[in-house]
Amino acid sequence: MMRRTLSGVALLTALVLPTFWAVSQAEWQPAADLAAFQEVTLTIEGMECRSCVKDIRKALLRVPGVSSADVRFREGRAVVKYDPQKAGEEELVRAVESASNAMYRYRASVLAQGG
Ligand SMILES: [Cu+2]
Repeated sequence: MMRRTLSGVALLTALVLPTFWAVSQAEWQPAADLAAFQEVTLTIEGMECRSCVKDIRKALLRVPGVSSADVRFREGRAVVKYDPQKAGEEELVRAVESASNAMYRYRASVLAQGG
């Protein structure tokens, strides 16, 4: 009885694991195609300290498709690289604004589209 269950688990693992592997490979491939990434510069109002920078960066990186977010406190800007198939400028702007909290209110807009 025990033996039967164990081999059942082993069989299931043998079937399921390669499927997981195949799926993760399939998702990994397009992301590796860096040529498809786009860069956008956002102007951000409301950043007043380093912790604002950290919160905004975290919010941008949480958007699916964003590969990097360089938030520049002094310039009041963020340079974001993202996969246009997965994310859009509006989502990036919204992500910045949704990082607002009781102390700071952030406003973002698209300055320039590059890449
Ligand atoms: Cu701050």
